[in-house]
This record gives sequence, C-alpha cells and structure tokens, in this order.
Amino acid sequence: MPKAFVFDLDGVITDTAEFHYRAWKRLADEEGIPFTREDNEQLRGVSRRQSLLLLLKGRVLPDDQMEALMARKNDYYRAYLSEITPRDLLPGVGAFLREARACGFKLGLASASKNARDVIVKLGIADLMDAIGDGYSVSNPKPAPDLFIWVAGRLDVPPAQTVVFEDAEAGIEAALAGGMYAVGLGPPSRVGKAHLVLPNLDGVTVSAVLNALPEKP
Ligand code: B16
Ligand code: MG
Repeated sequence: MPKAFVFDLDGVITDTAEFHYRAWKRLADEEGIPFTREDNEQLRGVSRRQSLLLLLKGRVLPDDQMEALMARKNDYYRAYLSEITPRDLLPGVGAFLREARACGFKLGLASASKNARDVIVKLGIADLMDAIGDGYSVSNPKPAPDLFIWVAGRLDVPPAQTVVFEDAEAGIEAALAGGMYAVGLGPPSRVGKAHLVLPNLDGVTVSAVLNALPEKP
C-alpha cells in the first residue's frame, strides 16, 4: 500500500514551462541563437545547465560564460515568478493534494528547479509539502533516481511505497529506476512507460489512482 505521493513541479503542479520558454527565448534572441517553441519541448524537466547545452546545440563555451548566460536566463525567469498566484495551480491539483493529505499520505516535491521553493510558496501549497527536493538537493539530475530517492528518504517512506507524478520522460525513467510507482501526466508518447497514464489531475481522486496501480511497482 503506497504511503507517499511525490510530485514534479513544472508540468504537473503548474505550467512554468511557458515562463522558462520566454526567458530562454529572450536570451537566445539576444545572443543570435535560433530557438523555437518546438526546441523548448526538449527542455522539459531538464536542468538549467543541460538546457543551456541544448540551446547552444553543441557549441562549447568556457565555464564563466556558461555561468553568465545561466544567470541572465534565471534573472529573466525570476521576473515572471512575481506573476504566479494560487490560480496557476493546474486543474485538479489543489483538490488532489488536499484529499491525499486528509487520507494521511505524506506529500513531497521533487523538481529539477532551483526556484521550486519560491514557486510553491507563490502557489500557496508550500505548507502541504512534507519534504521539498529541488535543484539544490542532489547532483545527479533525472533520469537518475537520486532526487526521488532523496525525497522519499526525507518522508521516511520506502521507494516501493512511493508514487511519483511526472510529466517528463526522464522523470518517469527516474521513478522506475528508483523502484517507485510512476504516474505519467501527458501523452503516452511521452509518459507511456509509467504504471498509469492520465492526461492531467483534473477530477482524479486518490482512490482512482490507487486502484489503477499494480500490486508492486
Ligand atoms: P531552474 P521540473 C524543471 O522543472 C523545468 O521543467 C525545466 O525547464 C527547468 O530548466 C528546470 O526545472 C530547472 O529550473 O532554472 O529554475 O533551476 O519539471 O523538474 O519541476
Ligand atoms: Mg516537469
């Protein structure tokens, strides 16, 4: 029987992808690098450094220049964070979190973002989280299972009793590699390897998720 639910942030709890896109796009335009919305899809769930490497399409820069570009993108991104309010929770998320807590489940966040804590404070759900894993918590990013293992450890729940909610293929791989249940939110082409695939959490209840999961992850 699962005891904990662990959530990715971007694409699961809220859609920060649009803000990440606008920030990378501004940087790319300033630097004369072609970058489209389609290119941005590859950055879903990917760390800031890895995103920049993808944006540079194989161009190698000295580390101080990499750091400066990442800092600039982050400044642009953070300017958008002031716009986030509880209305930016994706449909069904607030109800699902409250129901899960009322049923006694432990709740955790596992995001690649170094801004994750600020985002969930703005969304008004920081108090619902028993553990917060973010871009500072571990050094191996998803698809390594490290971040999910780290959060499950903080929740004091074994991986096999932890259910991960993810919208990125790398996140599903990370959950499975960690021996956890995986619920994929989005198209099967992206999250089809999960134990359960749903379009989103709108109208989804805790019992519907539990009943759809196999006996063991
Ligand atoms: P930051 P998630 C990820 O969030 C985003 O999907 C990805 O686009 C972003 O580059 C990454 O966080 C790092 O974010 O620059 O704020 O540290 O899906 O892991 O919640
Ligand atoms: Mg995500």
